Amino acid sequence: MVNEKTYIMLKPDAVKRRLIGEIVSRIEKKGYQITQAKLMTLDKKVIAEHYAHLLHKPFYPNLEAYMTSGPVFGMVVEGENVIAGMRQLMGPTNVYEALPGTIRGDYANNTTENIIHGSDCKEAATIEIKRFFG
Ligand code: DAT
Ligand code: MG
Repeated sequence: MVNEKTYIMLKPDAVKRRLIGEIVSRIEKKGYQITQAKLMTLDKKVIAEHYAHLLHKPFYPNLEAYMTSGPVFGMVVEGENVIAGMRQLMGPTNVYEALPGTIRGDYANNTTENIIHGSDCKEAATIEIKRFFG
């Protein structure tokens, strides 16, 4: 039993499409606990930090425009093995590989606008929780 924390972020289209409640409900039904949450509007600087591994990619300008297009809903989510568990619940990055039943599989049809972020490892979770919650 490893109790972990992860950083989950509902991206701007999730907020615009009024899907916060529905997605939060799926996370809670899985048995995870939301221990911090807030709406925030991100600037280009914090997006460049958060997606530093993608700055050189051809799709980065689209990703930056998308992530700064409206408020996001950031959360700290806690539970046993929650980092991997949330990645499984979210579905893969490539939205065409995200099966129905996953959050991306059910709500997204575009790989850039893929509705939800979740930390991919313990180190990233620690850094991202600090970045967005201080
Ligand atoms: P994830 O969000 O699954 O951790 P990532 O960290 O590799 O994936 O990428 C961050 C975001 O960048 C991803 O959620 C959507 C966008 N992205 C990644 N790869 C992409 C691609 N090949 N085409 C378009 N957007 C992409
Ligand atoms: Mg990632």
